[in-house]
Amino acid sequence: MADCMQEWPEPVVRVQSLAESGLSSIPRRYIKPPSDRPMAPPAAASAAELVSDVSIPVIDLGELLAGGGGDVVAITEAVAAACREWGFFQVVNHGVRPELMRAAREAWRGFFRRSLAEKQRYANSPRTYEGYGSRLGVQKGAVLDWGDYFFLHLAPEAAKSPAMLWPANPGDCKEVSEEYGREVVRLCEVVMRVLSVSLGLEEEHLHRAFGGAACGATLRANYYPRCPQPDLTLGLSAHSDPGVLTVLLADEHVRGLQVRRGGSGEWVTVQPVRDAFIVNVGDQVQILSNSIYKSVEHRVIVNAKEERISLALFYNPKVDVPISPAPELVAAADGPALYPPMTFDEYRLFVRKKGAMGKAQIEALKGQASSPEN
Ligand SMILES: O=C(O)CCC(=O)C(=O)O
Repeated sequence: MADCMQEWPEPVVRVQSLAESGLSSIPRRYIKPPSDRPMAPPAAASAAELVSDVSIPVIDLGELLAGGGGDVVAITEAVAAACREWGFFQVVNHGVRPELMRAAREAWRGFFRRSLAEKQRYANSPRTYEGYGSRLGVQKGAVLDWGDYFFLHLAPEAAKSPAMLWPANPGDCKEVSEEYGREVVRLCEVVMRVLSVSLGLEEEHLHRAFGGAACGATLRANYYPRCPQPDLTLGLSAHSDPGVLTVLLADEHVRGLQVRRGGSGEWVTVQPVRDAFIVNVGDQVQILSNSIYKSVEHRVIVNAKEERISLALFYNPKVDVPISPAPELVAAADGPALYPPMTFDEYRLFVRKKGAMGKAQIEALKGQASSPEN
């Protein structure tokens, strides 16, 4: 296994350079099996122009952040309902300055606009994934996604990606991303407190269980170029996120994120609200809550007219803490614990090897718990 994680199994092709070469049909390795393809858009509309009349909830955190004077109970209930029904919600008045959000997005847009030769200096390997990448997973012959990305560790300090791995251009990319990371991590801590209370746990329960100040944060800047055959492929295949929470800053102009309604229903295209973040719970929340809250599959569609950019901040457990269902929740529901204890280091290896594979990892783990005490 160690060997297959050193190198990509095939030469890496940048999707951006493919798109910019002006090809009119996509290479076979990007063509998804029919069951995985996005639904054909109605005539004359690109996939990204589809608007659904159902949408994930939008939750205003303003009163909560203002210091408890407002209706904290109502906000907690709204978060609980969103987690049960969707596993996703948008937050507004979340405390992160809109200018900082825009600056972070523009810094990464600037990076993807640099020359291919410059971007190649940061080419990543599957050993850590840090840097400029164009695939997730190391399975030879896998069908690939229509997107490039840049991946970095932001926290904890000891795990932070070294300065040489950060883009030198735009000149403010590192500074802006670090400030952005600190602010979004603060927001994650707020959301975790709300989640704890919504589960009937003590406010700091989740934060402590996931490793406290040693929790991790990583950033993936996703870049989805224009695609001449968007109905045959995906920008990012269906997956749930392995960590605790994901906070996504979506493109302000171009839709692309789709969420599986109710965990197994139809794909719903998310319409981002201005200056909002899209938040979703990851597999570790499903494990710790003993499946009261479930991580939900999502994917990204691409389109022929416009490129798209998004920044995903993944808030993760401390890598070496065994995570298992909270005993209080197991007891309250009369057990059993559905998942055995597992560290995040062990858990994320699956994703690093296999790439985006729906909910395969957490489903495989389910049922391996040997006793209610697990
Ligand atoms: O680009 C998006 O909208 C979603 C990105 C995502 O799901 C991810 O980076 O895991």
